[in-house]
Amino acid sequence: MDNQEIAGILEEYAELLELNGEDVFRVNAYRRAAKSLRNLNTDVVELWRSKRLKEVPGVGRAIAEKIDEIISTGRLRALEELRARIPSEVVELTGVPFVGPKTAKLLYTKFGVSSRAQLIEKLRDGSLVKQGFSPKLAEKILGAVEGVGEAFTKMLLIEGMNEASQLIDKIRGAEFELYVCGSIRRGKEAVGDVDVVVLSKTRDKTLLDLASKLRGGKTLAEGESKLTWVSLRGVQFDFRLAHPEYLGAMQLYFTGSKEHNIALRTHAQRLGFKLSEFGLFEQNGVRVAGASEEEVYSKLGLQYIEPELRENTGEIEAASKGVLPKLADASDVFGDYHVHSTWSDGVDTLERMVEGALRQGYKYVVFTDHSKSERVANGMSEERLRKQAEEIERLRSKYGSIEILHGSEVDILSGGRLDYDDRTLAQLDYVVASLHRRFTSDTEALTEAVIKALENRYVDTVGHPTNRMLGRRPENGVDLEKVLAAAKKNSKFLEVDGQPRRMDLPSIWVKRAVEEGVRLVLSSDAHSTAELGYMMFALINARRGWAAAQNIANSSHKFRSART
Ligand code: DGT
Ligand code: CA
Ligand code: CA
Ligand code: ZN
Repeated sequence: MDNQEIAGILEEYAELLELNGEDVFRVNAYRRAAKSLRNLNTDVVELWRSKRLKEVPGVGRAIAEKIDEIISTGRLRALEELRARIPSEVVELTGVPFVGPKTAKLLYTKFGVSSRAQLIEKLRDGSLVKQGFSPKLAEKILGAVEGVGEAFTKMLLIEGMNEASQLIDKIRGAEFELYVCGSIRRGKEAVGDVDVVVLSKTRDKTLLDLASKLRGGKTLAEGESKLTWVSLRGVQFDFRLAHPEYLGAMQLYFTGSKEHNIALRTHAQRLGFKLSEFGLFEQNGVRVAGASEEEVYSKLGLQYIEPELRENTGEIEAASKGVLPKLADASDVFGDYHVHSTWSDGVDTLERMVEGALRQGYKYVVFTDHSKSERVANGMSEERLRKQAEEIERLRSKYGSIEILHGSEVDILSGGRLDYDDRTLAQLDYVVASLHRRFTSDTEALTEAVIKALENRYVDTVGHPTNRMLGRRPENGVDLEKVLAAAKKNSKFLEVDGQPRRMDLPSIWVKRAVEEGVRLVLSSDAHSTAELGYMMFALINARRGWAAAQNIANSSHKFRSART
């Protein structure tokens, strides 16, 4: 049991308490405790052993007892009782805008709606309204979810990854080796389910044996080589059995995308082969490849194609010509360019964040706390910015092995004005200009504001350029083709923000930036030491946009702003 896992259990408990009509103070107490566990730098189990649980901020007697039960028994009985009472379908529906616990229950019991996707379908075709659902509410819901993307009906990538690794940790063993495939392996920002290829190490074991190991949840379809199972939280898992001689072919098939598979099979046919999940075969039925993906691509005369590229957007042609880029990977990232601290809305101090950056193995870290107009995020006045500079100076003398840079995430205000004047900006090492609020609904004016910000000599990049919140808020409508051109003309970076709900720039725009030779800058946008790991999602998005090490500013061993 680690901090994140225990926090996850408390969060689920809070959610179900809320659905059960529990007092908001009690619900929020669990949420607060979970949040502080997520951001804690010490191991909860250690604290528990030495009976110091109550030292965790937000953990009082009642919550300490719950944590004690979780650690000592591995479960929380009160949570299990709630789960039995509240169907996972209702939980899913309550995340929808304007749908509270009551409406969710009604939708499920009276209208027979069991998923978000179904809700949208039945709202669009008018069938819910025909059954008596409020037309006003229907319109409001549809309006709110317009353009928020697939994450609304699917999961965020990080949620899929967490579900996958929790399950796999439980069932991996002597008999099975498990490989996560599907859209999770391709790194899509929103994923529908968890696809897993299962290698039977002992050969005689099948997915029926695996099914018997799965606790809770329910099995939807079961066979020796295919299994579909839904976890208690309503996440679907698809399993496919493989044996060593066709493990690679099965991974290839189950990783997809469907479009990549179809194009690859056509390519194989043209060469006189037949490709399936069981291998690459000659016309006479002899298998010529299948044990590994590398082997299959190689027999097809192709370079190895990384999962992130498998979207049928030109990767097969590039691989046949041998011109695929060598994608950037974690070893190419030497620093983080966008990090918050307690000086604005972060939860960890500058010093803790520096230590976190050292643990990431970075050579530099850039602090970019919010500027003064971001009042809700505790944005900084010029005076506080100067004080922060002094604190950073002190840290520089204490930590010699990492470059500590003083930057700012400066709001772009109406007309493209910036939240600090040029004299203040000139004092900083690095400036991310971000559009947090849409001060106008005129997207042309917004685009112009972003371009004007990029033209400022002290600005290095525009932060999270579309300002999307996956599944919650659509892109801001800024014309990225024009922004790209402005970045190119002014030799500025474009940011790829790694917050899992952002992953912004979107990967199709990363690809355009790479084509145009506009440099990217990857960032975690971390608000705690734990979130420094979000760099991973920036990297995945950059890879999905075909970015190589030379396309990202982070591959420099020393900090370099767009100005240098
Ligand atoms: P998702 O789950 O909606 O986020 O997206 P995927 O790509 O994970 O799709 P999923 O789970 O339906 O199927 C997993 C993989 O199985 C998919 O990426 C490719 C393969 N696959 C599924 N259906 C087909 C098909 O009709 N033809 C071929 N060639 N492959 C398929
Ligand atoms: Ca999938
Ligand atoms: Ca699937
Ligand atoms: Zn930020």
